[in-house]
Amino acid sequence: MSDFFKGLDKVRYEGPDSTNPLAFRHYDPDAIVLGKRMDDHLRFAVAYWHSFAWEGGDPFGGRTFERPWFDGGMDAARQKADAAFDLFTLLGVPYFCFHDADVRPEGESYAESTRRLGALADIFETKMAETGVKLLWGTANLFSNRRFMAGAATNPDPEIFAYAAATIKANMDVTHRLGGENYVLWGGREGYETLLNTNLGQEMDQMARMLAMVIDYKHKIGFKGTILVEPKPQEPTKHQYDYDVATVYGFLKKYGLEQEVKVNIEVGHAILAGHTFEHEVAMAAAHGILGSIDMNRNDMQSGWDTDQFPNNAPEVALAYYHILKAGGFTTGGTNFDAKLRRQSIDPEDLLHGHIGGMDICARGLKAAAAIIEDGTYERLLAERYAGWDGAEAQAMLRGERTLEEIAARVEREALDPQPRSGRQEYLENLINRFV
Ligand code: XUL
Ligand code: CO
Repeated sequence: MSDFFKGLDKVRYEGPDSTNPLAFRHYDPDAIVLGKRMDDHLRFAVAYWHSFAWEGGDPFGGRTFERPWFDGGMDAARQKADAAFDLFTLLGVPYFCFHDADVRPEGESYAESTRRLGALADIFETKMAETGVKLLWGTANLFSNRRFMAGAATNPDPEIFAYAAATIKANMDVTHRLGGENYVLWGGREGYETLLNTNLGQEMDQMARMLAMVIDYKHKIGFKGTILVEPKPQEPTKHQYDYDVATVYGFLKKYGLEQEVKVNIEVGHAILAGHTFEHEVAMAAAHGILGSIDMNRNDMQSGWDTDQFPNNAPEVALAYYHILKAGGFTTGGTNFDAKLRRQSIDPEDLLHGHIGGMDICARGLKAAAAIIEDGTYERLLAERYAGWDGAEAQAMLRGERTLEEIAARVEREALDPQPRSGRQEYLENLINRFV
């Protein structure tokens, strides 16, 4: 154990009655939920960027956190890796996620940056073997450096497109080498600030080309993980092309990439897009592109992507309900894309944030499983659509009836269908029994 988390012990499950703030009350990795271990359902990951690179700044003030690795070079990066793997071990999370920029200082050139990333990957390889912690996904930071201010894949300058392509290659190589289970593309600046200087159609063609090259390269190197696109409607740009799950699906369809790519859905991004998180999860499941989730929450008043740790069990429960109904995660998992508030400056706060988040997700998962085991909710939902089991309804759905034929039948049978209650309040009360 490095000095950073000195005095802190491995977090253990103590049950719902525990008053120990550094224990899990709901996350019991060994517990069996719907026939599967809880840790295998949830597949938790710690996000390197928020926990180890985030400095606690906001638009009105700079760094509040004091971390011994800030401002340092490669030695500091190693120190940061020590602390990171200590946190993963203290929490007992099976996975972590990172961007290149989180783990290594940027070099003077592409070649130097890539060499440094490789050196960090060497360190990660050793630490992963020692601790058993695995890589859920890797990704390239194509939004912080000023060269990407007008986008990466969607930049008007083809040489920036090329630099981004090279950076993605380097990150895919490292992700592959570390056995990463997914590779993520979040288009932080793949959008525009003003349409006045933007050729929207050209930029989307560029974005699709980059994604197609990513898929080709994945197959070329034999990367077995999933390529994930992470939707977000805006912030940092005014408008981002990967607006939400439905938009991403339409984009993938347009360019014929929908069999190769899934989505990484983030709670706060769903909220920014004007959706609930469970809406985005259910939409992805309906399109067959549900990949992974970035777990967090937004402050409902501020309207920003505040990336707070989740603490709303009902919201989380409904998301896990849809994940379970879709068959659960395969290569995906629950990545805490969540950061401490800027006054939470102690190392111990990193434990509190994650413990609370993991416990909320465990509660949500247990509630979702209870809804499924009880069966009432699913029975009511099925009953609502039961009319579609009838022969005539099936014929309409299969495309075996035309508008004229249907109109003729409605007239012939003097149809006068009566509305039925949607029973929203009843259903809300029913769900609340389990949450
Ligand atoms: C930004 C965000 C990113 C992605 C990875 O809002 O969510 O951290 O998850 O680039
Ligand atoms: Co995210």
